[in-house]
Amino acid sequence: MNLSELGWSDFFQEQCDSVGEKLIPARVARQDTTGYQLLAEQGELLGTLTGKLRYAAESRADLPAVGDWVLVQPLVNEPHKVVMHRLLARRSSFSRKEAGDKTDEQILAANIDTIFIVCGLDDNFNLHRIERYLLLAWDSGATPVVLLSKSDLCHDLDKKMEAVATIAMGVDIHPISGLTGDGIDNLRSYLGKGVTVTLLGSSGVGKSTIINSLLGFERFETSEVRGSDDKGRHTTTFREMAIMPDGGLIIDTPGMRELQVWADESSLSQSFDDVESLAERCRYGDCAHKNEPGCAVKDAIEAGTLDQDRLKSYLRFQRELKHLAAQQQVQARLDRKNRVKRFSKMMKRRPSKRDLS
Ligand SMILES: Nc1nc2c(ncn2[C@@H]2O[C@H](COP(=O)(O)OP(=O)(O)OP(=O)(O)O)[C@@H](O)[C@H]2O)c(=O)[nH]1
Ligand SMILES: [Mg+2]
Ligand SMILES: [Zn+2]
Repeated sequence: MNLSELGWSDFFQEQCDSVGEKLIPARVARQDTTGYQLLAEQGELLGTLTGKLRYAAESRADLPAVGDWVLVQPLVNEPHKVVMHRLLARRSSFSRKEAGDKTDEQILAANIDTIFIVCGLDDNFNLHRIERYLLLAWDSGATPVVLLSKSDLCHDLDKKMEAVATIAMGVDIHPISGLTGDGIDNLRSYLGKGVTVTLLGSSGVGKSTIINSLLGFERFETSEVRGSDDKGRHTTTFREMAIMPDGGLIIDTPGMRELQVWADESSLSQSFDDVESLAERCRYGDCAHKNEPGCAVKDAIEAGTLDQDRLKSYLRFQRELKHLAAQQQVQARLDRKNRVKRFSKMMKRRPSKRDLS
């Protein structure tokens, strides 16, 4: 495969040129407990990180994720094994806040063009969840598309399509069935030479089934969702990129239980353009849209042109994003302190031969 078929562009070439070392570009196709699987002009490679890269990483986001471009050096006697020396800047990436209490960014897919947000038309259907995915997708730099899966199980498709349209303005929405193949061909236009698509959504919504259906063979494992318990779900356990036979790359991801926001407050202006453009017409610039006089948002709710639920979501995300910004500030202070500590520790010890090589 040539590099452009793998998604390489001038954006990466310029970074590569500025490095000035003789390193090979490769793209991360999978990361699991055994290491990194990479795709390059030379074919499939197995990568390990240099200690330097790992040591310099202040956050998990500074380490390579699936879809990332890295610069590598092959081992002399085993050319398919490589050492990953540099991580190139991303042109887009989908992030969430790492699950749990830690304030850190987790990159779920890097250098992507389109994000298929998959939501089932069965019991899984949940507008709030789609809203959450959309907010993060708009912040990623890639274009979101909503896929409503399992259309074969749905009896009120028009109603659900309409509901999604009210929260996903300007976003393409496709009902599809990975089982019958209905609507799958409509997705092919998002793929093409050098283009990268990723699928995101809860476990069991049919992400791997959709990819297999697009590919025409069972590339990824799929399995039945068992009742309402969570066991038997999470069939896909690693993020992995596959090559489409007609060009393009597609990343399968494990279903997510938790999607905590990792975005700027400005991301609200894209996914909640309806609320924000109304808010511009409120009498007070700092209107909280609660009981203030001259509140255009409240007026719209009374007139029936804006849903009360939509405002609730907006206010909830606004609070979450403010909270995240505060947590990020605290974390940044901690990181700075740790950096200084590490640096002074480093300066005290004598450099070894390895440091100097
Ligand atoms: N009825 C129906 N079932 C489907 C459809 N798509 C997938 N399924 C079934 O749903 C179950 C889960 O599908 P998967 O493709 O494994 O789901 P997933 O989103 O990849 O799940 P994780 O890998 O756990 O995140 C399987 O039993 C599929 O056969 C569909 O369009 N209609
Ligand atoms: Mg899967
Ligand atoms: Zn207002």
